[in-house]
Order: sequence, then C-alpha cells, then structure tokens
Amino acid sequence: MRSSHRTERSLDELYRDDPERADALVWRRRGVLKGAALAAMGAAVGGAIPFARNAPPGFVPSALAQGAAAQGPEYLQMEGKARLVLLGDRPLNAETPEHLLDDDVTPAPNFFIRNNGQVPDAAPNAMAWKIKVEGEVNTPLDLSIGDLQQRFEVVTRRLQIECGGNGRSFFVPQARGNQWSTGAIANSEWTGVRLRDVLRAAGLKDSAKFTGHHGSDLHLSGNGEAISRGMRIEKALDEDTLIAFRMNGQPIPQIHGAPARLVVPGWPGSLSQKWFNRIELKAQPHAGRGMGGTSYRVPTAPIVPGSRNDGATFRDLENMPVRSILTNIAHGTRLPAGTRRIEVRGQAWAGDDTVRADDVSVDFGATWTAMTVNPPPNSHSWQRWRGAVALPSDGYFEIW
Ligand SMILES: Nc1nc2c(c(=O)[nH]1)N[C@H]1C(S)=C(S)[C@@H](COP(=O)(O)O)O[C@H]1N2
Ligand SMILES: [Mo]
Repeated sequence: MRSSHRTERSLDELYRDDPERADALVWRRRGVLKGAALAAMGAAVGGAIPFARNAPPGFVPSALAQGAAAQGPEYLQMEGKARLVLLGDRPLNAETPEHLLDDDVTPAPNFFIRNNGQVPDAAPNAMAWKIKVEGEVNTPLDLSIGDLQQRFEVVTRRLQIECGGNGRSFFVPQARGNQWSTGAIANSEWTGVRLRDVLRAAGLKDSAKFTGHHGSDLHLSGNGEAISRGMRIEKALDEDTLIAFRMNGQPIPQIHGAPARLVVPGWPGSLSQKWFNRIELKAQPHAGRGMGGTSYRVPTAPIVPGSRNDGATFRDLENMPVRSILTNIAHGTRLPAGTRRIEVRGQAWAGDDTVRADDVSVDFGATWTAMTVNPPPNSHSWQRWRGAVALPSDGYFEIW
C-alpha cells in the first residue's frame, strides 16, 4: 500500500529478475536500511518508507515479492469462476487473491481450485451416485445421495477447506509443488450428512483405526486414482466432518467435486475427497496416492531447510496452523495522499482451534494494534477480524 508518486523502477526490475541479488545489494553490507540503499528501495516501491528503520535485516518489500502474483499473474478464465490466479492448467490449479476472500461465506466463483489429476465429466444422474463404505465394518454400505438424505440428519455448517500447501511460496529456500501464496483457503456453507453417522450405521469394528478416501478422478497419465488420502478415525468421527452434497445452498459445482465430496475442515484440504465414491476403514494407515514419503507430511524434528529427505521420520500433517489474511485492501492499493487512518479487516483461522486474538502492525512489527475477532459461527469456520490503524505520514506501508 502506498500513497505517493512513482519514480524510477530499476531496483524493482532487479527484484523481479533476480530477487536474491537485489536483496544482497540492498542488505548484505548493512544491517539497517539507510542512505542510498533506502532511497533505492523507496524508489522501487514508489514511495518513502517511513518505518524503514524497523524493517528486519534481509527484508524484501511485499510490493516486490508477492510470488506469482507480482510477476504478472496469469488469470483463470472459466465460466462460473472469478479472476483467480492461475498456478497451472495440467492439472488445473488456481488460487484466490486475498481481497476476493472478504465474504464470510466464500461464494462458489471465489473458491480456489486444486486438482491432482483429470477433472471428471459430470455424472448424468447425481441422485444415482453411489458411495461405498467398506473394510473394517460390520455391514458394508452402498448408499445413493437419496439414501444419505433419507437415513441421516442433514446439517449445514460453514467450514474451512485449506490446501496443505497454502503459504508455500513464502518458503526459503523454495519448496517443490504449487507456489500458493495465501489464497488456497475457502470457507463456504456445506450441507450434507456427518460421516460419523454413516460410519456408525455401517458398524465400526474395533480394528477400524484409519480411513482411506476414493474419488472418480484419474491421474493425468490415465493410470490409477489422482489422489487417495486417509486419516485417523478420530477425525472421521468429528462432528464437522461431512459427506457434503450442497455448497452455499446449491448443488456442488463440478470442479469442486459434484455430486458429493468429503469436507474435512481444519486438516489438509487433500483429505476432502472430491467426486467422492468410496471410503475404506482400515487397521493400518492408508497407502493411497498422496500418502507416505514427504507428501502432506511434516518433519518431527528440525531438518536443514531445503535438504533432501525421504520422509521416513515425518508424520502426517493434521491440524493446520494458525493464519490470518487481510481482505478489504488489495495488495498494491494506492490510497489518497493525506490518509492517516485506515479500517482493516480480514479472516483468521487455526485448523481445529479457535482464534482468540489478532494484531496488526504497519511499522514492520515494532508495534501492534489489537483487532476485534468475532467468535466463529460454528466450529471449523474461519473468523472475521476488524479494526483500524493509524498512519503517521504518506509513504509505503505494509499491513502485517
Ligand atoms: N478427488 C479429488 N479430491 C481432491 C483433490 C483431487 O485432486 N481429487 N484435491 C484435494 C486437494 S489437495 C485440495 S486442497 C482440495 C481442494 O478442493 P477444491 O478444488 O474444491 O478447492 O480438494 C482435495 N480433494
Ligand atoms: Mo491441497
């Protein structure tokens, strides 16, 4: 965000072409940004940087380093979808700019897209779609969506789905995979039945300790499933884990898993199987595509960043970490000169947990202003935060 005139852009270009070298030029010789380097940085971001003295060593202005979005993003062009930032089209992946996540209930057009394989054609008759429950159960089931609606309580909840890789583009050194910034999150209103009710109807054996999820989409090669993940039975029995057949009161859009998908809020989005047609109950952890190794897994002890690792000592990523986004002011917004107070708001969430406090800084973290945080409308929904911050002058500011 800046409120000043543009000047020369050479450092900006250098940041785009070679961010590490630009960073080294500006930072390596001095701990604190000052003198000519400060002037160059200000020129690159298009305004004075009033709080430059607080900027951390090695700081790269957000205006110059927003991952794909700063490098001239490519946008998704798809019927029924907003201008999402395209990360790749084979498989199709697109993320939502933060300012399109301002709604408490994420509208279908603004919902990020994450595919691991081919997108299946729409099923000709959604009501005839069958979901199998098998493995360590007393009575295997084969239920249509009509059966689900008749036999079990239908509930509606606001639930987060967040990709396990959300925020990955900020890793240093860079990590493999889609370079999500903060837009692989959505919080829509899902209608469906609780997975636990269905599992209880099948009768869980004592040996049922893990799940394995299946959908109808194929790997890009055409061989095998695109992705098949599973989790501990405790999460399958959580009251917010749903087999959903409606999103925001409408049939689920095809790209988001029609006619039925799992919604496993607060844990990696990869568990929320789209085009969901089968769940296995297992005595051992599931071994489908996307399980084991380093996929959707995290180290149990610190490792050298960027080092090679076979993941043998990793554990599955479960409860997602806390995160907060700013949704009412887009990246790079220019406000009128003389602006001294701005209202800010956004969303915050923390996997299975509830967010109690959210603080905002406009001086690179030297001081923080407390925001108000709404309680969630139901568990596993994100939460609205809002407040106001003061600006001492015109210039370049970052809202942290
Ligand atoms: N069948 C199937 N389900 C899937 C996927 C997929 O590729 N195929 N991707 C998973 C991942 S990694 C995420 S983050 C979410 C994304 O859901 P969305 O595309 O509706 O945003 O779906 C999950 N469910
Ligand atoms: Mo994901």
